[in-house]
Amino acid sequence: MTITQKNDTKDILYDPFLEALLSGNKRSGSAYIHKLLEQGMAFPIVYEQVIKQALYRVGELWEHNKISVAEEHLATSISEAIMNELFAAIISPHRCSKKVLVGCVEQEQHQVGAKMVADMFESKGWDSYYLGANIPATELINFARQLKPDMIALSVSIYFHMPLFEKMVKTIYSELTSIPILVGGQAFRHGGSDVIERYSNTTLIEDLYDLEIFIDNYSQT
Ligand code: B12
Repeated sequence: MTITQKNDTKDILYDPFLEALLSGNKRSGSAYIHKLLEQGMAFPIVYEQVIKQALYRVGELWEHNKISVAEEHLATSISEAIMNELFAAIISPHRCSKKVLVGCVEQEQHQVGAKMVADMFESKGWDSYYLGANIPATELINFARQLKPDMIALSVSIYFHMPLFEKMVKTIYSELTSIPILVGGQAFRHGGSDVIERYSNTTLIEDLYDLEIFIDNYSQT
């Protein structure tokens, strides 16, 4: 079992990756990420310290009008393309016959965090079914009825989506009874713990380091 330590990660530079994103250079971004993995860096660190930090920086630059909407879109699409390239390197050969359904709540367009969550589950031998952005609650329920996942993981980035998040959790809670629901995303920086407390099957997780610990503990139960 590998647990990636948060404090192992202090000095890792995301600048070369950010530069590649801002210049639209997918080749050099991809080469940088592959180099880090070949050098033995664990993939959660690459995701957390390089890809996530670079995208957070892209968000700040966009917020301060230093880059355009087009540049921000390009940075995200390059990051997603590179993450898709890594799948074969990340997936565990040891499968545990568990399934997780991963997606974003209705109207939520920020899907990169959810994709990272899906990849973390795959690295632990789970089959992840990643639905991406903006999943209507009824669609999620219908799909879950067919799939019968062991867990549902939901991402919320925008705080204003909290009512939609609660509606979704409520629907899952009543329609799929005791299925565990994992939640995360930047929306919870601004609140939402009251919603989590109202539904006993719901667990809030901040990042991939805590998710890794959660999955390892869950697998032992
Ligand atoms: C790319 C981007 C977009 C893209 C998203 C495209 C896509 N394919 O995902 C587009 C252009 C659609 C977009 C739109 C908007 N965006 Co935007 N966007 C971003 C940006 C730059 C990067 C997002 C990202 O991928 N981050 C990297 C991922 C890996 O980080 P993460 O989501 O936090 O995920 C991590 C954890 O939170 C956690 N996690 C996340 N989900 C889950 C789920 C579970 C189950 C678990 C366990 C963990 C977990 O694990 C991940 C790894 O640690 C951010 C900047 C930022 N700070 O993130 C702004 C940002 C999120 N956007 C912002 C805003 C304002 C918007 C818009 C409202 C802009 C507008 N006026 O239209 C819209 C809203 C659209 C909507 N309805 O959802 C603001 C939000 C501010 C706020 N306080 O709410 C930000 C912070 C930019 C800023 N600095 O102002 N955006």
